[in-house]
Amino acid sequence: MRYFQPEIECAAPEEIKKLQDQRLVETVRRVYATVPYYKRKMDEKGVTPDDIKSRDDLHKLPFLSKDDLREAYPYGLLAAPLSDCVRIHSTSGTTGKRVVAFYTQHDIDLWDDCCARALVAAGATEEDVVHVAYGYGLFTGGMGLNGGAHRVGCLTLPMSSGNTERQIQFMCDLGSTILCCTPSYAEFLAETIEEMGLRGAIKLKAGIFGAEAWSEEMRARLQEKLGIKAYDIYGLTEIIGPGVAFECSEQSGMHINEDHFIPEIIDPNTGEVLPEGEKGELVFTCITKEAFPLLRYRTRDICVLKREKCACGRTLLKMAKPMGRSDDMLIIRGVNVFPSQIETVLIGCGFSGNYQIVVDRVRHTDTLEVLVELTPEMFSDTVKKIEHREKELAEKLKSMLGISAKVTLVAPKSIARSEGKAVRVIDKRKI
Ligand code: DLL
Repeated sequence: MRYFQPEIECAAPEEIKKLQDQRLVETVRRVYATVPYYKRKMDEKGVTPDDIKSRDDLHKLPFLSKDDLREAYPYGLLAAPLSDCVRIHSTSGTTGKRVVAFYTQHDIDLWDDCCARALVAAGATEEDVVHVAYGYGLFTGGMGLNGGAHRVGCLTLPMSSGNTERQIQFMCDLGSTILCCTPSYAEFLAETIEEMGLRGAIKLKAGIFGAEAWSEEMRARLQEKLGIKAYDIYGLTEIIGPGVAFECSEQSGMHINEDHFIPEIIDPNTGEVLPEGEKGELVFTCITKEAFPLLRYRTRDICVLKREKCACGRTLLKMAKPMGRSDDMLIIRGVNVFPSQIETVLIGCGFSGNYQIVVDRVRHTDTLEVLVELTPEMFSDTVKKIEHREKELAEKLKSMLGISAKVTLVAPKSIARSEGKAVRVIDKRKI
């Protein structure tokens, strides 16, 4: 348990606040003095470093968004000399310029620490074999969990994503005990393990799944199919990667590493800071990073923060599972639709989590089609029964979303599986 750090993880909230106040003041001073982009933004808002005396003054600072990162690409927000930087990571953004985040060795070390805390919270010790099936490369998942596993002293399998049969072979031969990958890839691995008849040959005890939204129903399925306890982990490239927040044995929200990142929840429309416990957009301020310490970065993730006494002993603030992004929201025939709402209905009706949402525009009208895989048991139903299921699902979706959707039930395994983040939405509209 070398990386359980009770002096931070279980500190009194006032102690954490003191640390945050001091680190925030230092960071603001440093970036104002060294990064012209921040200086300009702060000057425009009429704030000086002297106005920031504690966490309570955070709201005075301007927000940063992905647009700022694009505008400042590639070096405009760099707060350390390039010669001190040792690595970059980058987002897989589909439109516009990529976002590039820089790390000094100090930043990598603190990131490893954050991921080590997540692994330890999931029960990792030096006895464990950690199977990292997140992608390695520009994506932060692989390198992040890899660094954390090294720090704990686990035997680390840098599998990266893909080559599913080889993954399972290694899992069996080397006795992997902790699996780290996206929840959708974990489902695919679980299905394949079952097909290969190897359920009895795997020794997994825990899974650390993140990088995309997943439901409690999916957690229950993964735990059952893989015989594990499944933990959530959250993070984003711009802030550091995985390990911004992590789940403990209580599985009831993720503890935020508040000694490094200060969270806020804001109203996404007005930017107003909301009281703890209200749902809104998550914003982070980095207070320990050297190279890329973003201030008040708008994540677009919608969630709730809760400060409660956790039975695990940790006092770090918790964030609920982010179940949607403000920019994931689809507007279909004027109605706001979140993919997570559709997933809830599907799983509630006994379908697997394999689905795809296809949005198109035909003769100036938006169309919504939901392709849903039948489970192998449902596949052997009569045509009449399948038609009945289709109709029932369409009705439930209509009552949840307020608009009608065409439901198409498809054969098991006919929707392409992803080895990284699942592709749930195909928007063919040319707007
Ligand atoms: O996905 C970092 C990561 C890697 C996290 C491995 C966890 C595990 P990005 O590719 O920059 O970084 O994507 C960040 O993914 O803003 C959320 O919308 C989403 N996301 C990440 N973790 C979760 C999670 C990585 N546990 C974006 N639940 C974030 C829901 C998540 N969404």
